[in-house]
Amino acid sequence: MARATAPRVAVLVPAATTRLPRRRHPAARLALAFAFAFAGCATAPTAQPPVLGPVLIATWPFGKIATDLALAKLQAGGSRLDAIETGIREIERLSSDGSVGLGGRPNAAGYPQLDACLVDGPGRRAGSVAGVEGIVHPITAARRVMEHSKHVMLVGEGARWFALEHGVESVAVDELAAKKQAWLARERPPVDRAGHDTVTVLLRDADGHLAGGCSTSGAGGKLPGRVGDSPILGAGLYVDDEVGAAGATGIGENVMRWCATCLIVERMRAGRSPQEACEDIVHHIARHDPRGYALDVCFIAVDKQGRTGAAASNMTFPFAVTTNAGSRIVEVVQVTPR
Ligand code: SD4
Repeated sequence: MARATAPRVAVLVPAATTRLPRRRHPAARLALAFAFAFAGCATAPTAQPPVLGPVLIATWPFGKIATDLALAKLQAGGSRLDAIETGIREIERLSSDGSVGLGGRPNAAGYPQLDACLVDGPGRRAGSVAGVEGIVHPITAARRVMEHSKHVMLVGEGARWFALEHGVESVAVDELAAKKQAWLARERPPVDRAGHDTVTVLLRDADGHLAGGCSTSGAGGKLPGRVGDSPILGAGLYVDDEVGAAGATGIGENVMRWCATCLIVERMRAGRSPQEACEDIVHHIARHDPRGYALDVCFIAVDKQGRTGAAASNMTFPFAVTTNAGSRIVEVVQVTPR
């Protein structure tokens, strides 16, 4: 993607007046416009007041499916982790030709290897799986790692073995041809591809506690064994129960080299709003990275007061925000290079 040159400040604007990303197919643009129309677009004020009640923020318009389900789970008495797991499982279940779940983007060898991570703020409990094959719900596998092992992260064959031992739904992946067939043969409902990248969901609950989760098949065509930012704490996801939470989507290599979400949370600790903190880190990376702003990275954040923010390096980035007042798809344009 070309280096950003337009001197525009990252602002949250009504989607109706915002151009859609250039790379989308016309049908996808139409579908997204529909999503905006029915979701109720909103302009997030730059100086937001604290929000009472639960606040959820998720990457991309399809994140709204997850945040709506997560809120319903909370309202039904579910825990933070129940809420996030439920929301992300639905995105994994819907998995089509996007980049979450077994219908996600295959690696260079033709089959998907999935990454997922789940964190609960109180006690900083965390679980993650990386490069796991044939597991239908990697977010559940990540939760099992958190709750049923003394470890934080399992990868590859070990992650799959652990998930199977703990009853996580799976498909057979005995050999490479079978692996490819397994995901090709899997029944997948048609889902709009627009914006289908990592699903990352952040939650600030009514008691002020934080949690987050993410799931992805990672970059399409990646080398087998490649691990992206999503399952790495402080890279694709970071949660600090005293401060806030941040998540990422985009090219993982341009996120994980900078511990981007950890830095966003630390900026919020230093007094920056979630919006300012997300923008700060895009500028920070662009200042040091040879790619400048051509990073293809997007961030979301929520602080302990329930204020939300998002920023993208060089693309328009729509995301979902859900509270007791309803759900909105909000869109940020790329930050203006400083
Ligand atoms: C990765 N960050 O594995 C993920 C993929 C993604 O938009 O979010 N793409 O690099």
